[in-house]
Amino acid sequence: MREYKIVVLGSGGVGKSCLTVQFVQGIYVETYDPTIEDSYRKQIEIDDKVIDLEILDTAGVQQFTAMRELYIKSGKGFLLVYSVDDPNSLKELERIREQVLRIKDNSNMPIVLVGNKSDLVETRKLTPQDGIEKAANWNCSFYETSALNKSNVDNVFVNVVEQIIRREETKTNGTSTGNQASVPPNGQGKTSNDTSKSFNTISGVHKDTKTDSANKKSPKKKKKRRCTIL
Ligand SMILES: Nc1nc2c(ncn2[C@@H]2O[C@H](COP(=O)(O)OP(=O)(O)O)[C@@H](O)[C@H]2O)c(=O)[nH]1
Ligand SMILES: [Mg+2]
Repeated sequence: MREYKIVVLGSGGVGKSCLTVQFVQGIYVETYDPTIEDSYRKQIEIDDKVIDLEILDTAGVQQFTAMRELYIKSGKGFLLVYSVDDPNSLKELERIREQVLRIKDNSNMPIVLVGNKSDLVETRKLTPQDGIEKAANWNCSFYETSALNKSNVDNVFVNVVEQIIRREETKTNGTSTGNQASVPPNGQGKTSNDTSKSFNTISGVHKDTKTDSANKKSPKKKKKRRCTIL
């Protein structure tokens, strides 16, 4: 069985634990001890292959401890989470992302930028466009999520796993990975399912920044994936 480590990073209070618990257990925990750093296991099935995910929900990102460095070193994919009502939390991700790239010694990692708390209407300070533009700079995927409404929660985890698989497949095929799919210049996130997969159990608005134009650069046809959250 394949096993991947996913690391969830971001400032305190952005909803890392709520997103993780919502994905793993399907429940919304209103208050979660902010100091708890724990790992969770969850299986998903992609193309009839069961994948075992170990998800590390981090806490207190201020100091990168030796333990944290170890986790990041063994992490295959990263969710960088901010909250749409807190511009500082998006800013903070710049530093966090740099740390990840430094520790991994790789500028082309499977990363999903996650703008959480999309359900907040009154107190929202960042638009989807803010996330789309940041993801374009970083050449990574982007979703707005709500752990509260379970909107796009599965999608962020599935997307990062798909990035990992794609990377492994290109490695096996011996071709260059190149950069990750890019954001279109007009900044429009897609609102339909990603071209690479169909979800059995996933709903919600898809704000992946990947585009078909990015896919067109590759002469190879992308495989349709079937994915189930187990
Ligand atoms: N409105 C709203 N609040 C959320 C959402 N996700 C988390 N929260 C709240 O944000 C606070 C911090 O969440 P938590 O997951 O503990 O943040 P962490 O420090 O990043 O792990 C909690 O009080 C949650 O109830 C969300 O999607 N929408
Ligand atoms: Mg937490």
